Amino acid sequence: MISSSLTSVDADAIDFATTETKLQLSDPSPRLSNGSSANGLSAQPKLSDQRGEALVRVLDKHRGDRHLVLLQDFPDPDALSSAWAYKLIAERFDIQCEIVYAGTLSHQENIALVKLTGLPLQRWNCQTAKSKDLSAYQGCVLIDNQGTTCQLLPILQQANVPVTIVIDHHSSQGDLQAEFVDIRINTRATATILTQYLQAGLLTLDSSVGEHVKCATALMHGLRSDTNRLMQAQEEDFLAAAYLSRFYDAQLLNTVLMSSRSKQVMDVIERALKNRSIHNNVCIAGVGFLRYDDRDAIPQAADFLVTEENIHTAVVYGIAHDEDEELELVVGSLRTTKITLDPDEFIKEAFGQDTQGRFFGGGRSLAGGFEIPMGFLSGLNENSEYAKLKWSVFDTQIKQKLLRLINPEGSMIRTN
Ligand SMILES: [Mn+2]
Repeated sequence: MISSSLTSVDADAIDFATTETKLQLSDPSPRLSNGSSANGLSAQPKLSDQRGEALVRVLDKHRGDRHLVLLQDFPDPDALSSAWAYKLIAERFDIQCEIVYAGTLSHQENIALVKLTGLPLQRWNCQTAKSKDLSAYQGCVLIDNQGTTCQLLPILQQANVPVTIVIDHHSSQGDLQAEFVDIRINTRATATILTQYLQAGLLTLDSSVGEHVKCATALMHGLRSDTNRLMQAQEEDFLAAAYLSRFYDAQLLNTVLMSSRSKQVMDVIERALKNRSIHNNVCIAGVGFLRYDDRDAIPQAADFLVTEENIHTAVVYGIAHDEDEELELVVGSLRTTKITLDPDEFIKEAFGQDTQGRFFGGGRSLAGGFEIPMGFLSGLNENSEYAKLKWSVFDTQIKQKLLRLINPEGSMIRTN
């Protein structure tokens, strides 16, 4: 059943939860890349043919290569699923990809996603990376990041592994040399970009192939999670989701979404609630120390705090402590529902750059994050007075930096 008129396929009619819609969209229709198709959807994915062709040219040139796909240290569903889709595309060009990340998979949904779909992913910490023979790789690929949130990139750069491809939707993080760059800051999800490449014919999904179904499910999850469950989705995201709906496994997605929060995450959310202060409709909460592995509790707390009445933006931060690597850093997340607030600009303005000129953080539409290494001040928290003092210094400084933007009038915090 293909709907024949444009009016019957308006935005309201596209409800991915209903089987009717799935049926409507599940009919095979001509390739969507040529701008029109038999099902009456005239507004097609905004992937220009040139982009798809340019990517094909670069992939063609690298036949037989081995590449590393680098994810941010704390990969989210958008990054995970997009990297997988990219890997499947690259395989068609005889390029072997390994997807790697250096940090932690800490959100319960991400762990469930990886386990339940068998998403091919390896954790390499910096030591692992340094112990590998990196000359085996002819290039690396950055998906859903530009290397600024990825500890592995500098190691690969030192080993002279070039960046071959960048596909991302975060604001530009400075100059990055690569053979192929596709950065679309107005696109809500990298999963949307990858889905458009699939639709353009770089890989034809087949619902009888288990791996394709699982990858489509992962992409649907990535797309939903970067668009606030499609509530901030734009036309191109809906079109991408409509395409994925032909292949994805709704039950599997539901299982991923049902994964429950750990007690540690609940505790961090509780601390965030208790410690929050509100200034000009912005909610700020420091949560103190937390385990590195529970780091994802911070964005989850920010997601929760931004739901309070009269709050348009929430910033939550804490000191994440990694006992294995004696690493300590301040990590923070910003969530906003205010369309006119640019999280990337806000975070860059609030926290500035390190001595090497790298920003402590950045963002995309409606969300952002930051990481401030604690260097010399790391560790020795067994002395609780010292730990308390350290937290209080960082807490005060972060608040001051945030309040300078939020409430320029009284931004200095009195310490007495
Ligand atoms: Mn993303």
